[in-house]
Order: sequence, then C-alpha cells, then structure tokens
Amino acid sequence: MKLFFMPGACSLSPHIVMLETGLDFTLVKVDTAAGLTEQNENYRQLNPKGKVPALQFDDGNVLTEGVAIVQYLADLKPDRQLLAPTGSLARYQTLAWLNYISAELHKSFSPLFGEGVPDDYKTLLQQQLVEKFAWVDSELKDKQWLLGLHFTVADAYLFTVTRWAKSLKLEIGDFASLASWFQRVAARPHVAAALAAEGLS
Ligand SMILES: N[C@@H](CCC(=O)N[C@@H](CS)C(=O)NCC(=O)O)C(=O)O
Repeated sequence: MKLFFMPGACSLSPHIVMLETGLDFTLVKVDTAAGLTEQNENYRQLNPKGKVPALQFDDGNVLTEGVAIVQYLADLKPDRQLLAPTGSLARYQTLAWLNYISAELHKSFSPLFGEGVPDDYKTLLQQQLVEKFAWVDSELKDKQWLLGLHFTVADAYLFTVTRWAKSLKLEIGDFASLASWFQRVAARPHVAAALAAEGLS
C-alpha cells in the first residue's frame, strides 16, 4: 500500500494508524498545490479531489477520506484494538469521535490556514475552536485515552488536529486533561516515528 501525505496535514492521522498496525506501506509525499507527488506523478489522476490523505492498493484501487482510511486500516489488524469490533457500542462511540473531529474541529481549522479568509472570520473560528477544545478537555478528564482504556484511531486524529491548535497558538494551554493526553500520545513510539518520518520532530 502507498499512503499519500503532506507533512503535518490531516494525513498524519492515517500515518500514525498505519504504524500502529505494523502493516507494510510506502509513504509518498504530495504537493497538492502543484498536483504532483514527489516522483512527479499526477496526483489528481490518482485522487481527483486533490487532497491528502489517499491510500493506494497494489492493484491500483484508491481509498480517500481520512476517517474511512483509518477504519479500514484498523480493521485489518483487530488485535491492535485501534477500533472496537462491529456491533459493539465502543465502535460507534469511536466513530462518533471521528465524525466530531472531522466535522467540528478539522474543518474549522482549514480556513485558518487559507489565504484570502477575512480576519474577523478567522477570529470567530478560533474562538469557536477554543470552546470546542474546552469540551474535549472535559471529556478527557480522568481518561488515559479518548475512549478510555485503549489508544484508538480517534486519538490519532485528535492528536493531529490538536498539533495545529498548538502551532496556531490557540488558547488551549489551560486545558490540563488535554495537555496530559497530548503528551501521552506524543510519547508513543509509533507517533514519534510518524512525526520523524514527516520531518516534524
Ligand atoms: N475530507 C478530507 C479532507 C482532506 C483535507 O482537508 N486535506 C488537506 C490537508 S489537512 C489538504 O489536502 N489540503 C491541501 C489542499 O487543499 O491543497 C479528509 O478528511 O480526508
């Protein structure tokens, strides 16, 4: 499998999950603005949406959308307990988190990285994000991981977007449960390895 990524982008989430599964894969860097991979291949031909992440299989098939990719990968290695089994409430609670992170957090960040976005809209988004992270912080109280006992695909995704909050200096420094959870995730060897492979450590 090939995982197409940009350093520090939302593709960090499936990158972490891939390493946590122990599956074999090749990491391919993409320049989405140019629409090219690092081997000068036409990335838009592979993923017409033009975004990362994308996962390409050896037979040429492609899977896009980070939340779909991490579920697929986790289900390949159920023994790693990155996603609870089909039918268990824990699975759907994890999916609820993936949806929240995607719809409420990830996509509130996207305009903050864009050019030509009015400053007052950026300020509003930042305020809303701090309120959302306050709720996430309350959910992490007394928990080791987001879903409790196991590190899951939701931790990998939340870690990815929380890194952005830090880099944008959002006022989340007082959220103690979020801060200690973030350190726990960062200390995982596969997370450190993903950051190093993306040139982020
Ligand atoms: N819905 C997609 C969104 C992916 C997405 O927003 N990717 C961003 C990076 S976080 C991207 O490729 N941005 C580059 C660009 O827009 O050119 C998913 O969740 O996988």
